[in-house]
Amino acid sequence: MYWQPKEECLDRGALAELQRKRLQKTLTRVASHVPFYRNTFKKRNLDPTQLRSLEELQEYPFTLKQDLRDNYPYGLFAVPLRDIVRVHSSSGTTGMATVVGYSRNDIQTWSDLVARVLCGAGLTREDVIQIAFGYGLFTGGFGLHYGAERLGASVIPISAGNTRRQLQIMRDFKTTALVCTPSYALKMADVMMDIGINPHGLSLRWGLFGAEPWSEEMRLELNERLGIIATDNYGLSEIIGPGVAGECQECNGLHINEDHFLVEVIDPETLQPVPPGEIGELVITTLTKEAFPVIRYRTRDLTRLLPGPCPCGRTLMRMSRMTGRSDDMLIIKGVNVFPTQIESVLFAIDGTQPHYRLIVDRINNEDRLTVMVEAVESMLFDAMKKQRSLINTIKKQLATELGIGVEVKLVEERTLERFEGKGNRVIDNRKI
Ligand code: DLL
Repeated sequence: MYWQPKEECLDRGALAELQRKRLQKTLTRVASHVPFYRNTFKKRNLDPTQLRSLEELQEYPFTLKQDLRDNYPYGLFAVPLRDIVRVHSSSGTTGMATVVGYSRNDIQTWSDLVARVLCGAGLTREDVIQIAFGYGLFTGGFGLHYGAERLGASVIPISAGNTRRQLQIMRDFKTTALVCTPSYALKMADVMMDIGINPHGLSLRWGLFGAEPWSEEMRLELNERLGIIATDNYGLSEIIGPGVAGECQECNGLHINEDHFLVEVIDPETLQPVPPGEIGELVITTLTKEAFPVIRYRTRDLTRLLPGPCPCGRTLMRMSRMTGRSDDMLIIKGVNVFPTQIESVLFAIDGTQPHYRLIVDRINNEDRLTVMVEAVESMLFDAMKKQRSLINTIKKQLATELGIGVEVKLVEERTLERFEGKGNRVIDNRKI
């Protein structure tokens, strides 16, 4: 089952030629429309009109998340604002947010790419798809929604949260496919048990999970407990959102939509390509995006390419599930969190010391972040009321900055371990 059979099963020689043409067009467009790219290309004497092969892309500079932040909000858009029909943003408030824009054609492309992912996982227009990703600036809800509508399925745009209601709707509306983060799906399985819903008595058959790392063990558990076939799908807002890659029913790696995204896998230290099939950092260049093309974006996600044909018949290259990140970003309840965000909030609050530890747990299949922070000595001698008020201030400010609730614990001065070299302030106890 293919959504766009011609593209998904294209001969690899023809695919390479298509990629080269699209790459040249994209590089030429950004050189003339986006000052950031024009300047960086000029500095290196790069003339995209002369690009002859895909390999020449390696001479072009990488784009970093910081470049997106430096050009906040619209500096990297390649079309005027009047041609933008949608704006999304990755998590984080002003200082950390990255903003991405879509033209009308981009939304069409996005919908088709997500429809490919859904179709590859086994879904058809007969399915009833419950989308339990957040709808909003996050690309998960709207991205999957448009793809599912494009497929012609019946969409239940329930968004994230309110688990009991999710389950009631799942049962009453006869949901056949659940779309959310794998950890939320596990939580749903727990709540089903608590309230006595037998998952095997529901219409549920498929689970399409993504937006955070998960393991093969977790897949097996989800399959068994929910009576579904769970597949993995990957994407990131900077590139398009979901729809970059997804697993077919072989459940053996994610097919990359290579006719729209050119991928490289590099060593994050040397920045050179790793030998084929080895783990490295995924770097993506968009080939068809109009509003927000990105050249050699360092995703920081670690994976490896899985060369060789897939029994499903797609010729699109597969990559392994993500095995980690080359930076310190955490994904908590599906939200991207950088320790530096927490640090800057703590540093701005009187009564705390600049020493903290972040502890991440998964309790009843729900992520919990606890921030331990040293309080100044006088604060600990103060009345409980003052301590409570400090904790509340920290909690409130962190919730505003991160968009998720956290636990806060005050500890005595000089009780947290000090580091001599690189500090590791994060203790991630989750087993995923
Ligand atoms: O998470 C887009 C998305 C939504 C993908 C829904 C799939 C489903 P961001 O919020 O920008 O976008 O976060 C992107 O999440 O760089 C990875 O680190 C991580 N990530 C996304 N999908 C997966 C996955 C969306 N399947 C960041 N496995 C990425 C592991 C994933 N990590």
